[in-house]
Amino acid sequence: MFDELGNKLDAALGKFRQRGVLTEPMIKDGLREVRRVLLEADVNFQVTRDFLKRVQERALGEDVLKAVQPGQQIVKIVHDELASLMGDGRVTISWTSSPPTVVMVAGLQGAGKTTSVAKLAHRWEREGRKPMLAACDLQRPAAVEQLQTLGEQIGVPVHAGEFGGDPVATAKAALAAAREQGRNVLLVDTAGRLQIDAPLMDELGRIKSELDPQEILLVADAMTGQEAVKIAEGFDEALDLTGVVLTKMDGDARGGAALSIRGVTGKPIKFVGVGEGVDALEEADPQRLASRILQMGDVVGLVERAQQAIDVDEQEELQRKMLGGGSFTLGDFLTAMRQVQKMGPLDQLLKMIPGGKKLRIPTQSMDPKRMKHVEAIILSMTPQERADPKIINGSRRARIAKGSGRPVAEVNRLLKQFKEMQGFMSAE
Ligand SMILES: Nc1nc2c(ncn2[C@@H]2O[C@H](COP(=O)(O)OP(=O)(O)OP(=O)(O)O)[C@@H](O)[C@H]2O)c(=O)[nH]1
Ligand SMILES: [Mg+2]
Repeated sequence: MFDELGNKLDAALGKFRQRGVLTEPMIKDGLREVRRVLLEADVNFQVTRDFLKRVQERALGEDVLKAVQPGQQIVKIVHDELASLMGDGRVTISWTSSPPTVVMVAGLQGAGKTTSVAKLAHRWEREGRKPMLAACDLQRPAAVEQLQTLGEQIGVPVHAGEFGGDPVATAKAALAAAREQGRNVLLVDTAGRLQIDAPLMDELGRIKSELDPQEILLVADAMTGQEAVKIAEGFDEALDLTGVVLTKMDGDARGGAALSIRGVTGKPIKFVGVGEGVDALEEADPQRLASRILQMGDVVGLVERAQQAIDVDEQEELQRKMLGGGSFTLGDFLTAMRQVQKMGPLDQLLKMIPGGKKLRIPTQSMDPKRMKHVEAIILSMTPQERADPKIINGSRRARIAKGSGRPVAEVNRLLKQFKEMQGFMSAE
């Protein structure tokens, strides 16, 4: 997310950081560099200009020049202003007091609407709500099926229309079904087009007037850069959006969309999509996004991921064992490893740790393929062997190697590493 923009801004701001004393021309010079970086990242021209004006005013006005660490202070100003470009803090969903809360999505073809409604439903279901999905894209063959498959995967019911049928009638029927079945959130998936056109807007407008949704979220692809802003303006004019879901932020989006959408349309980014899986959705938090752009890490995001991925009971049990309250077995090791894996790819996690990108952790040691090998080796052991690896003699090693399809040397290495780990724990 924002790798290139982050690196370049880091370089531009690095000049400030290095200097003990800053003069006004130095500040102006440095900010020109920031401007170039933002424009290169496809941030809207007007947004960039206003942004720099604010940064410069503050930098020259707040006695930065007399500060002990003027460079750090400028970095902080840039951080704060970046955050306020994207919003004034977290904006949440407005839940209605007379359920179901209706959340409708709109957007161009392939933006990620269907995936995003499934992700949202999954998130809310885990928060204890009772979502229902409405399949109102009746124009693309297989669209209904796609949503049904996702619904099954996350265990959320889907109310679907017939291919070629009337999406407005389907939306209406879905709302009635949600009421009847006591579902308190209705998420409405809609059809997309290659570009904004009148029939699409008309259809969306009619669904809107039928359902009177609490939320109308534009799903926009971050990879489209500044173009996303134009799209947002078009949809906003027709539908009066309540917010935006910015998808594909895991790709190499340059940042233009994320930094310009709110500035131009005034509509907040509420969620960001960071992958194809149903878990790959985060609440957008301007402060945190700004920290990530400036590579200051995202500790809150990290904790949130851990909370979502980790089973609390499992975790407590592991902790007890690690602290010496029980014997930590290879089976526990496998559980711990799986928990870390569930949090996401290690290179993504490292970026969320302040300075993590600069840590030279050999990510190949957590390479999913290698993890799979370790898993295969442990699964080829008997429960007895997992509990007490000391009994694993030469012939057992050969059997485990054969069973897992890995060389004996690798089995040996794992056993050795595990023994060292156990040593650490008992030393605590
Ligand atoms: N990497 C990544 N891929 C995503 C994300 N969101 C959606 N996708 C992928 O983008 C493609 C299109 O997603 P859909 O949800 O089908 O898009 P849509 O807007 O419903 O498309 P139409 O129904 O054809 O208009 C799929 O391959 C998704 O897996 C994301 O946040 N990250
Ligand atoms: Mg779709």
